Amino acid sequence: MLGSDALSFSLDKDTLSAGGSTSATTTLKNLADTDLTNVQFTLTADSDQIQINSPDQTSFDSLAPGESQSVMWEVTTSEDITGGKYNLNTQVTYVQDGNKNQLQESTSLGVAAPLTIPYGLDSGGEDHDGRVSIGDITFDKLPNPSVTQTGEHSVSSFVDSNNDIGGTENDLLYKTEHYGTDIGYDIIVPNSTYDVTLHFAELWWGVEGRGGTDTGKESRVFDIVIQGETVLSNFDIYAEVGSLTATTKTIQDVKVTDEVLSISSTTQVDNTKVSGIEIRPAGDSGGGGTIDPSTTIQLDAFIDGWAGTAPNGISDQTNPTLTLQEGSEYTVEWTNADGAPHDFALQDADGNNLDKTPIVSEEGTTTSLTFTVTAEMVEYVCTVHPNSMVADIEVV
Ligand SMILES: [Cu+2]
Repeated sequence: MLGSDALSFSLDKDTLSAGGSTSATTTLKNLADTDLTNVQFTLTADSDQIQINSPDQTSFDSLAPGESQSVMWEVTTSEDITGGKYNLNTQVTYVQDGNKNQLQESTSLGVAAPLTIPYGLDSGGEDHDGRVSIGDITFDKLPNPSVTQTGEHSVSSFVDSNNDIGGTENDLLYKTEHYGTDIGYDIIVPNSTYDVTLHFAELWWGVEGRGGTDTGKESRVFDIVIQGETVLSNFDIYAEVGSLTATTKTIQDVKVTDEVLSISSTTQVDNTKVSGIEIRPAGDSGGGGTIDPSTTIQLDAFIDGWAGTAPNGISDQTNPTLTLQEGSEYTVEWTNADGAPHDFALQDADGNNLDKTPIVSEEGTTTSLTFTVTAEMVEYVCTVHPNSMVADIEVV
């Protein structure tokens, strides 16, 4: 039986765009001292969006000792293929001394094409083995041929169990980062309008044993530019939430017309840093995704159910699920929309009120409740109409 060194496989190009093609070559050398017979070459891909043809013959009656045989393949991606990495697997079967054997080799083909939305990138995630999921997104890690880094990126890892990240249950997303001067990303996405959420945590300044506890504010300041527009100006993570604490910024209604979502930065002090990037369809940033704590949640109270008003992700939904960050403070403003008596209560799994507003019966009155999210919060309810005015709280 032949060893794996008898088979080689190569691609002319290891990255393609949608509708692109490359040639691939499989070569078998008979390193044994007897003939190989009934030699058959195949090449397959793990996606039917990749077409494979061979203009060559792919079966051979025999291959004598010391002889080589190559087969060339044409590999073409479909026009509507999704960006990412795909596997190509080449296989050769043959008969030697009456026994059927096979050899195989795989390689990955990168496809720089629009990514499937929603999409999340764990910046620096290439430095840890875990996978972070928030809502319906499992965060990707680089390399991805559809994500091009601009500027000088470095990866910082901070996987230290003694340092929990506050304001999140997704510590792992925040324990690594991309940092550098004027870093950015060009991300290939379908032309559309998106909500882009950027995740940050200060891992250096103000941290004992790192940048030091006598440093913090104004130690790291940067601007973020998306599609050429400055969306965060003189952003100072430490000044906003301190160190080792997660914070997010959602930029709504980002338009992409040339299939490239471009994020860049201007560093004012030290380095720019990014922990993660979430890209969702516009209006979805509070629905499938976590609502930014700086966003006031607005609901209209009707006997039939709670009607979401803001943020966009819950607007026009009845009894919308609220996805909230544990440990963060949120404000809900609810308006009595029909003149029936209503209140707004946060309840645990046993139906106990964790916090609530008074009952208000006057139509048009707006009542607000500010609260800190805890893991026990599982639903919000009007205690007067608990069967129709009830919805889930998802704590992340
Ligand atoms: Cu009610």
